[in-house]
Amino acid sequence: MVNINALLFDLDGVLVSTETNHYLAWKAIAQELGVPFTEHDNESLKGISRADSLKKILGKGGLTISNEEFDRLMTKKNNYYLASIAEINQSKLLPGVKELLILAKERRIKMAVGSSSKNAKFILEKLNIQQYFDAVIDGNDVQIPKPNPEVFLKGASALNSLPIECIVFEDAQSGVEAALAGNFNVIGVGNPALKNVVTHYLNDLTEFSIDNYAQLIRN
Ligand code: B16
Ligand code: MG
Repeated sequence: MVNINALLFDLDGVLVSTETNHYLAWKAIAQELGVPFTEHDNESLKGISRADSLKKILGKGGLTISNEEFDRLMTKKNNYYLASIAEINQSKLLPGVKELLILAKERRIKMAVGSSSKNAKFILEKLNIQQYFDAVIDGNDVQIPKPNPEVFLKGASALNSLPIECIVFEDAQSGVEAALAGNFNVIGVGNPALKNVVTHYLNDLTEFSIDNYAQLIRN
């Protein structure tokens, strides 16, 4: 039996509740572009990079813009987003996160973050949980974003673990696809739509038991 020895966490939607902040920032940009944008539309942006998100919104509106305008809108979206999380603190950690990080650290289980966000390291510091992670791989560290497995492969490599020795926790379809493409064990978290695509699903991390984690994956 394979020994699970590492946990890889997505950030937005798994560790911290920031997806509404991303949604509202993109909604403001979509409004400026005159493109209708609902929470349902936002589902397909979860886990994907900032640039790919803007491309999707432009595609929905059938719009083509210059590179300069593209960069301006990316910056504007990020400024909206950063303003909305300026006061972020541990109250935005999702249920079960802090308890799991503490317990896993006590048990010396290796942990990393694998996020598409270029703000990941900043957010981890604001939340004061960066010290739990042996590695943080984010949108600044990859050539190809989720659903490509690069972010998780780099995370596993930084932990000296093989993908089959890791559990990836993900809330987004793109992230689940990335984990499966990299041959990781994956647990879907906090997004009922994932129940159709993952074998193991948790409403939140309070439902994850370290003592049963190997069995959870292998059964
Ligand atoms: P940024 P994750 C992803 O983070 C978010 O789910 C997604 O909504 C966001 O567009 C993406 O990061 C890029 O974020 O604009 O901050 O670089 O879920 O992979 O942790
Ligand atoms: Mg996510």
